[in-house]
Amino acid sequence: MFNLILFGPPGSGKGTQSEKLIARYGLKHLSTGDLLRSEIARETPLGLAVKNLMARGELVPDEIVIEMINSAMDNNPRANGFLFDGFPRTTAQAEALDKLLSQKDTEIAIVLALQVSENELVNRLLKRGQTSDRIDDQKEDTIRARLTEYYKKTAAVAEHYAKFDKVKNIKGEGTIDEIFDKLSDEIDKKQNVKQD
Ligand code: B4P
Repeated sequence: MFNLILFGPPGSGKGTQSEKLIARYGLKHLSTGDLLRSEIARETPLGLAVKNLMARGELVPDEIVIEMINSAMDNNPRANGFLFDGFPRTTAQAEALDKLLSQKDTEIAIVLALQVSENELVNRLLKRGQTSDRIDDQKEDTIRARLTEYYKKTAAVAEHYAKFDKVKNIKGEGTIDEIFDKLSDEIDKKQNVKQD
C-alpha cells in the first residue's frame, strides 16, 4: 500500500491536486471536508451536529472525523493506498491515523505540504465563494477564522510527521499543472526508493 497525506492550509489546493493525483496513482481519495459536506447535504444526525461549526470555520471534534475515516478505510479493503486530503488536522488525529494504519500493517509513506501565502489563500477562497455554495467561503471573517484554526491546531501535524522525516514542502503557487508536476516528482522518487 502507498498512503500519502496532502497537507496545507485552507485554499492551498489540496482538493484541486487530489483529483489529479488519484487519477494518476490509482489511490482512494479520502477528504474529510467532502465526507462532512455530504453528511450535511443528506441532513444526517452527524451532518446536523457539525453544520454550524463548519459554517463558522471551526474544526469538527476529533472523535467524529477519526470514526469517519476509520469506516471509510474499512469500506475500501481492496484500496492500493489512500490519499488523505484535509486529514489529519490535529496532532490527536495524526496519532489516531498512525495507529489505524499500523493495525492494517501499513503507514504513511509521505506528507506533501503545500506552501501558499496568506493573501493568496484568502483571495482564492473568496473567489471560490463567488461561484460555489460553500458557506465557509463567503465571508473574509470566516476564511480568516479557518486560517487561525490552521495555525493554532493543524500546523503541528507537519511537525509530527517531520519527526519521522516524512514531510516534503512544495511551493503551492503557480499553475495547477506546475504544482502537480512537483507533487508527482516527489511521489515518483518515493515509490522508486520503495521498489529498490
Ligand atoms: P476542507 O474541505 O478540507 O476544505 P479547505 O481546506 O477549505 O479547502 P482545500 O484546501 O481543499 O481547497 P482547494 O485548495 O482545493 O475543509 C472544510 C472544513 O471542514 C474545515 O474548515 C472544517 O470545519 C471541516 N473539516 C474538514 N476536515 C476536518 C478534520 N480532519 N478535522 C476537523 N474538521 C475538519 O481550493 C481552493 C480554491 O483555490 C479553489 O477555488 C481552487 O480552484 C483554487 N486553486 C487551487 N489551486 C490553485 C492554483 N494553483 N492557483 C490558483 N487557484 C487555485
